Amino acid sequence: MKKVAVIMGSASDLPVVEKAVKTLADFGVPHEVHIYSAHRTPEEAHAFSAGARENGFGVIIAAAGMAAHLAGSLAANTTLPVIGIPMKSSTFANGIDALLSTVQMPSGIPVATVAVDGAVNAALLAIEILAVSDESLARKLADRRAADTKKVLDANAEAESRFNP
Ligand code: RP5
Repeated sequence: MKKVAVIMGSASDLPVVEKAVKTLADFGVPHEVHIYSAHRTPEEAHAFSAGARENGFGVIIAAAGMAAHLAGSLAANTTLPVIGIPMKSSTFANGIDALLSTVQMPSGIPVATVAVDGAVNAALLAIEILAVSDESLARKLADRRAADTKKVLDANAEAESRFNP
């Protein structure tokens, strides 16, 4: 199976990004975690994405806040799918700064952007991409959907019995 790369711009992103790492681990998807900054370690970020395909990766997840150039700069150096997680790292605008920086890519260099701090969905989207050609992974995704559905239905049953006697 291809690996998923989880890259973040700062160690301060880890508490949120760890949810993506846990989701990948729960699905048994091989992954690597790196801290590379588009601004503070641009050579390392470039080298990673330029070599990612030949190094066995299938998808790159990139989390960054504030000016949030990481996902776009990684995408500029690879044709692997890149999923951006805009991080709510600054007190300015609750992450809308990073959301706009991540989502507003120029034509030709796509970045699939999830919600602000949307680490779990970033991992699930990466798994969905790998599951296009992996039936066993697709079955695990279907099981996860069914479990999520059951959680909501159980919560609904409890709320209905409490509030609609
Ligand atoms: C971004 O700036 C990082 O991804 C992080 O979200 C934000 C703040 O970084 P630190 O100042 O905490 O290192 O590049």
